[in-house]
Amino acid sequence: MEIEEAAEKIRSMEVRGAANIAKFAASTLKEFALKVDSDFDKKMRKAASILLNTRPTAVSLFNAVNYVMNYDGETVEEKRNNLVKRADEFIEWVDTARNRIGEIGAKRIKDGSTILTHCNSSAALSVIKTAFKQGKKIEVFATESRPRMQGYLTVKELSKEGIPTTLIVDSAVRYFINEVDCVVVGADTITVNGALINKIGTSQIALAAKEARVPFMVAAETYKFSPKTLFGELVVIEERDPSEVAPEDVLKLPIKIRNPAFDVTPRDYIDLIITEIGAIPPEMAYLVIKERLGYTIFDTEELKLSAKHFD
Ligand code: RUB
Repeated sequence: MEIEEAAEKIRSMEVRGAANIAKFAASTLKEFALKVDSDFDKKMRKAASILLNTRPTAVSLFNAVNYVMNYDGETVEEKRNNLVKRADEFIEWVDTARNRIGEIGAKRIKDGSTILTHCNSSAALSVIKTAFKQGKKIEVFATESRPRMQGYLTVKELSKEGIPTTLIVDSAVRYFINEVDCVVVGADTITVNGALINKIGTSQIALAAKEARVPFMVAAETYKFSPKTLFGELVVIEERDPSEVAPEDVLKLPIKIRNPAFDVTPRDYIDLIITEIGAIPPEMAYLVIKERLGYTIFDTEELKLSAKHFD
């Protein structure tokens, strides 16, 4: 696949969800590297920058590209081999982390409980499916997740597993929250101060959950933590086309239509982040970025370098 074609698949959301996007970017870079014969570094950097400029919010894309592009070697062959090895490592990280999150998270799901989830998160669904496979009698409320209706994907996935599922509109969350025992959602990005960036509407759910004293848990692989926020960068929230929100006749009106795809849930609303290295409080985000992703506050130069690397 050409790089532009791959980028378009991410932009158009044919490939979507933070984990899928990251895995797809790693395998696209690998596939591209296998075809490059000359000017290896230059062509790889160009490809990396095209992929990075597709969707701005999920840091998993940045972490995937950064991981794969950290290859070394003297000759083109050495560089290619090292890049391919790193891409394979990243892809394996995605798969093993998701399973591990399922095992760790399932321990927090009590038998007989009702779980609310939002959007379509492979990590959150791994927790729910694992709990169900362990024989726990659970039920799920899934929001439709306007405007792109990722909730339809979720209910299809859950009913395929035989998990009792109820689809609700996004605005019905508070109406049902007292029937819910815990909320489990995924993450596009976790900032250094433990805030969660996830599908638009997540923060309203967190607010309703806090008021009703319903535990709010996030399932997030460590590559969803953002080293960029350690260096002071704010997470860019993607705003998508108004045509996703309203029909033709409404689009023609002299009004504004805003369509942010994600929102920010402050860490005070989060009880637990389930990662592949353990169930942690949001306050531990800095440690994850330092220990797991290898960035410290002294690495500013390195990060600048890697940012420049893809310009
Ligand atoms: C998807 C979304 C998901 C996270 C986590 O948004 O917000 O909750 O990406 O998903 P979009 P996962 O559909 O706009 O990409 O756990 O699969 O990485």
